[in-house]
Amino acid sequence: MTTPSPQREPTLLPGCTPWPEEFAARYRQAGYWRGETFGQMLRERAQRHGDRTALVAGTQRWSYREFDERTDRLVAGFHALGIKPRDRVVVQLPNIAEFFEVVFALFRLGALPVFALPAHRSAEINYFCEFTEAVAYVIPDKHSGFDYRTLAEKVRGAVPSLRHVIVVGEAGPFTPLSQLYASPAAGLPGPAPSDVAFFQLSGGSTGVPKLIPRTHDDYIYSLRGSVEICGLDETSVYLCALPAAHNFPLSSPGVLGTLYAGGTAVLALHPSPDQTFPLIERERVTLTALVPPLAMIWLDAAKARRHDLSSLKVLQVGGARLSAEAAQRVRPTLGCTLQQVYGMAEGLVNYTRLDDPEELIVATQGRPISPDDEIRIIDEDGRDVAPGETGQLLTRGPYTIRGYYNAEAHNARAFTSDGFYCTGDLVRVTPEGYMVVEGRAKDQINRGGDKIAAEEVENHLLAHPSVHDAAVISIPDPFLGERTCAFVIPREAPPTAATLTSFLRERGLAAYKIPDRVEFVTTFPQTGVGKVSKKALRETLTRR
Ligand code: OOB
Repeated sequence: MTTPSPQREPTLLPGCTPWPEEFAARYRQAGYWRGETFGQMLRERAQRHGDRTALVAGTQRWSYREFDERTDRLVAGFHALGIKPRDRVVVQLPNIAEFFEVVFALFRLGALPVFALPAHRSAEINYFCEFTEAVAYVIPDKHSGFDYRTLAEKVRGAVPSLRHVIVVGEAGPFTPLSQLYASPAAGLPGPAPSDVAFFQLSGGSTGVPKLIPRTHDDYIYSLRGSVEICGLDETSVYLCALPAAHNFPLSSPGVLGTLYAGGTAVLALHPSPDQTFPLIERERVTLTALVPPLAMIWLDAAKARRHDLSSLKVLQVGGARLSAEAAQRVRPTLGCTLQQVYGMAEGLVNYTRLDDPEELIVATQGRPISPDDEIRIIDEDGRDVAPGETGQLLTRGPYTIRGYYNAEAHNARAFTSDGFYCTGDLVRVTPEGYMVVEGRAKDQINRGGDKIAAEEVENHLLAHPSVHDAAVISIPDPFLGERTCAFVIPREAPPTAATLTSFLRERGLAAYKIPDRVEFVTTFPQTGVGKVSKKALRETLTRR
């Protein structure tokens, strides 16, 4: 095993906005930022919990020791490939054990994973690779019937910075991950705790997705807070059923929080009851996280009582609004506590607490992790609303970013001059200090937890020669909460809805962003200042 690696001096990554020194000092003094890195965290857990099971995925079952050792060997392999500290590496892996050794190896090396989702296709991946000037891209061979190597061929052709495509499984023309395990290299200096550790993706409301730089210090603090709130310890068994790259199953408390606590993380390739219920029974899962549509599927499937789900103590639901009706069904159907989670990859995470009265658990989206999460609710003129009134939530705190990566112009709008992140969520705060998400001020569609920036889809539609103008809106949906509808003003030769949706697919847009419905119109209703009135467009649908 390598000796604990020396740390590099902290370095500011160009394009990132650090916390002002007075805040950083305060967060350190309060004991939030404790100067730990992910690489050290895994090493320390391996020393403390060596033989305990860290990860279960498919037929793989890694102890903490094995996980730590595999990670060290991969660090050496990545280093030998020429991957350096601060190099960006786009990681697009499903819920397989290799996901975590790859990202921990990059963490330890100080290279920066960019967390793509398995659903992303060439439009998104090309953009992430180009924008971050990624040197490597890590994929599975196939997953859910899709061959990621064909996607990688396209991306490699388009992005000159990309030197390596690393494949878990049959690599074809690329580098197999299995060949990268090398003898651990001693003395490679690791990153500093205040360094950026990786990039999360923003749900976004603009033409292109935004990247969220998170540091070791801030993310590990959010893990520690989440672990405490969710009562995790080394006996906890967390089931990761949502895509592991997403902030919710990754860190709220998710797989990383479970590893922080010395527990066991079980990865499911698909979140359906027929795959997850047998895992819950076999592994005696105690906690898991779902988005609302999946929670409803689970509640229906659990009624059949074909599996023993009695080990489950907490079902977390978040990412989108959960109806009070569905919330009320959790305890009677699953016999466990519901925990509502309202979070964002930019930082702030709110939880209902496990011992809260049922009324708060069912009807609110919880309260922040940290006493130093600052909350403001403002009206359209930027003034604080009266207590209990609904307005836009602004927040700043010890694990909420101060700016997106390389996005100066956008940051000027998305953050106030004193560093509050403008969430775009319409929220009210109850007398107990709990958030209730009432709606949204940002131009985004939340399709069952999958976030879609209207402008991004509109730009792709506008690229079609027969499209004169396009406006994408959300429509209410009993299952997904919201679905997308694209309003299109065609040119002389009008396309069909099917032509447009296959056009978007061919452009390599992720399937969840393809509009569920397309309506052709001749004009768009306008607001007083001459912008497209999406509110009026939505109303035309209810009249149809
Ligand atoms: C989570 O993170 P993101 O970055 O995919 O999306 C954040 C946005 C929020 O701004 C809000 O609009 C919406 O998703 N949202 C919710 C919600 N949780 C998230 N809206 C209503 N009710 C909820 N419970 O989605 C995320 C990150 C960490 C933990 C949990 C969720």
